Amino acid sequence: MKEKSNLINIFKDKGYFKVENFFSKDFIDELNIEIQNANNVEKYYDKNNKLRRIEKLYNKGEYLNDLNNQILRYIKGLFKKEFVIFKDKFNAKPKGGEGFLAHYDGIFYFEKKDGSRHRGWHKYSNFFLNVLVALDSCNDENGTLEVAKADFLKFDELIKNTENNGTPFLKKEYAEKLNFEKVNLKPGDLLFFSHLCPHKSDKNKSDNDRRILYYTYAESKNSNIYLEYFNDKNDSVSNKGGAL
Ligand SMILES: O=C(O)CCC(=O)C(=O)O
Repeated sequence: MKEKSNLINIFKDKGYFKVENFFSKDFIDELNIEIQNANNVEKYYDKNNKLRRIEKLYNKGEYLNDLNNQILRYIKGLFKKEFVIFKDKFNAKPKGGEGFLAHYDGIFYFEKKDGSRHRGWHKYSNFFLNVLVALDSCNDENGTLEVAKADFLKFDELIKNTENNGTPFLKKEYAEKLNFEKVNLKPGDLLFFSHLCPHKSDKNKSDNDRRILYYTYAESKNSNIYLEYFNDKNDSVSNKGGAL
């Protein structure tokens, strides 16, 4: 495993790094069974009625809890920061499933019914770390994630690179200038990346699902922001970036 100080240097430079074999194959197998059977989660289906996404699942089972605790311990030790879970998604990307256009995470304005206007995720923290857990092999064929160097800029600068229409999608002409790296992963590998890394992915052209967990941790001591975000989303009149 790479030295921790080395990972931090890579993060400061590019905003992302991969750690191979973080979880064992057996652990991932158990996790997949647990995810399939999890109750009290929110499931979303695509237009062909195939499971596309599950939310609110990070604490819905023994292996899921263990995974979240292990990740939290690891990132707190590595970054020397306090983190809380902010968002949790299982993305299945089924056979033929659509990809994602280039975007930052959380860089959009949203308005609430009371008329107040907020700076996307920056309402809750200024530092977010995404952790992608590969549950299947993720490769070119099944639409693995493609990541570009982070834009370590302030919200007011970042928003100028986006469509600024309530989604976090990047302007086409900006996205075209970036160098995206396709990150191939094996089950149990993790990709850590800042929410300021532009990222995108292609359609799944394989015959199987491309399953990942995509969790976001916020630098914060306030674990209530997990629920606050969902409440704000329900109370929002303009948040179109919510699925991301
Ligand atoms: O699942 C993927 O391929 C990408 C997901 C993504 O970019 C996101 O949820 O922000």
